[in-house]
Amino acid sequence: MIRRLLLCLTLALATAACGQAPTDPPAKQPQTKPAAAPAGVTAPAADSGVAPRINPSRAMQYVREIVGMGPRPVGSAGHRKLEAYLRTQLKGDNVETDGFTATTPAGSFPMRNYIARYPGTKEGVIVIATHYDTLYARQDFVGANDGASGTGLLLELAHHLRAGKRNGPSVWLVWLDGEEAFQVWSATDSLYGSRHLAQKWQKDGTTKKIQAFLLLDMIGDADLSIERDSNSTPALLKMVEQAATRLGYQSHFFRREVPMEDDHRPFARAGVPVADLIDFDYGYANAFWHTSDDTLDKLSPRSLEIVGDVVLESVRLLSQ
Ligand code: 1BN
Ligand code: ZN
Repeated sequence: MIRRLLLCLTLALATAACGQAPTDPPAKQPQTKPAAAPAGVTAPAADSGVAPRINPSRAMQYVREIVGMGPRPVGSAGHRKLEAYLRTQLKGDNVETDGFTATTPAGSFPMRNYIARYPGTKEGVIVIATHYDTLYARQDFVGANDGASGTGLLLELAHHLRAGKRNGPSVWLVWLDGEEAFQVWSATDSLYGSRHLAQKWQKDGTTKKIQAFLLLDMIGDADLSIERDSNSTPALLKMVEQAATRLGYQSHFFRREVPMEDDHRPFARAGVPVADLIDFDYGYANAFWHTSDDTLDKLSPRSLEIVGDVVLESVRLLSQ
């Protein structure tokens, strides 16, 4: 698997070095979800060599609507509202609801991961994941950055992935449940959704097909600075850095190295190449993290655009 990833990266880097980063602004798109193309009708989208771009205002609108649902801890009305919203936004797509019961220090809870699958022409899978729950037992926490930013950006990415069968591996978007601790973060009180899914995918052989697992968490901070996570796969971080550099966004990436505990860890332990794209410097000395200050006014559509475009460019590089 690592050999396949390295070969892919070598090819991708060689191609990337020959191209020019595009300078055109993203095209404005309607706020409504376009109708899904009928199966088997669209030809694979040719790779023009031009990096695809997301729609930052639409991405921000998703985040705004999610924050408007209020706190979204597991078991809450806000959490149920967001689940219904995800199902509505992904209607017509191939979505699996991965339900399970989690044992937590606060009791047993039903949880659900959502997996939307977009087929490609090649073997293998690229997973782009985020978590959609917010801190448990905090009614003053709306998680604009920690929860809503990744959830909204993945909904925006879905627009690009459903546009037609891509040349390259399949892309799966995953909204993970139960990332947050119920009491104090520990190996057993955290990452409920990702631990469940990594175990399931290891058992059924899916982990062997995953070329890359890209995790997006806290990516909406207006003052965007994505960490170099020392628990991520170095070759995958290198590829993300290459994508960011091609787009001229490298100043927002990898200035500081930190070991991150997050939803990528169970997949890394299962042998999957992973990259955690997280800005863990949210406000001065991360002061807004897990507080009532994690609100929409701290975010910027530009940050969603930077991360979204880097992810799409990374998918393009991984597809070559
Ligand atoms: C990220 C956002 N995390 C929780 N919300 C993961 C994490 C937990 C990061 C503990 C650092 C410490
Ligand atoms: Zn959190």
